[in-house]
Amino acid sequence: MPSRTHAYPFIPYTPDRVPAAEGLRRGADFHRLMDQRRSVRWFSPDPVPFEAIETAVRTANTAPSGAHHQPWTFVATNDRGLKHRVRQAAEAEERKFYHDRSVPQWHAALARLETNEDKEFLDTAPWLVVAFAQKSTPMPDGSLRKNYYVSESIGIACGFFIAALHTMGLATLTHTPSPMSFLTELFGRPSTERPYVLFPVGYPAEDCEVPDLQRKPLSEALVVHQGPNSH
Ligand code: IYR
Repeated sequence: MPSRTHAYPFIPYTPDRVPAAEGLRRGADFHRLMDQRRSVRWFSPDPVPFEAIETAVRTANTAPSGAHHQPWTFVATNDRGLKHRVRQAAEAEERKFYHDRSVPQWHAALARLETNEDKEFLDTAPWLVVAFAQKSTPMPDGSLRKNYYVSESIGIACGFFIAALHTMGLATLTHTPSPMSFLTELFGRPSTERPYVLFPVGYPAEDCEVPDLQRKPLSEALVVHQGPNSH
């Protein structure tokens, strides 16, 4: 038993050590799986069981967060009427964006994605899931708890959510119609929350296509400062 003393409850955390070679195999397998993930804009209308959404949010909910405040709420709907109202509101915002002549650089950066103001996927995808960030959290005693590193925390949780969907063969898109405060009203969320990302979730359509993009090489993603005494 360790001899540390604690003011709060602590429990042992001693997961089985993974032998290095086995760890590398698992890491390579996970990378191969994640490398097959693509953001999808054409969804199959085939239903997705609610349990898959639950599993993905359970996984998101394991993310590390500032002060372990877990400053997120994931709101899911498969209601056709609600999805359509989301689509209409999102398209109204997107029309403004795509006709805004003051952001030519932004439009140029998006050209190869061939995105436009038509957001049919918001009707077609069987589920829409909105991640709401909790700037603060109302507590049972009526007080308001301030949260820390909210964007970082919910960003990590959304990463886990996307990875979990991908392991289930499901596709999504990190859609951020801007501004997207209409989601707060449409989903009846409190003013302590702001919409962070809108995720359509479903299987890719049979004729789904994605832009032919490459990931940047590791040499641009990783810089090493190798120590003299390292292995
Ligand atoms: N929100 C718009 C535009 C858009 C912006 C970025 I940055 C993208 O990576 C993709 C699209 C839209 O959803 O069409």
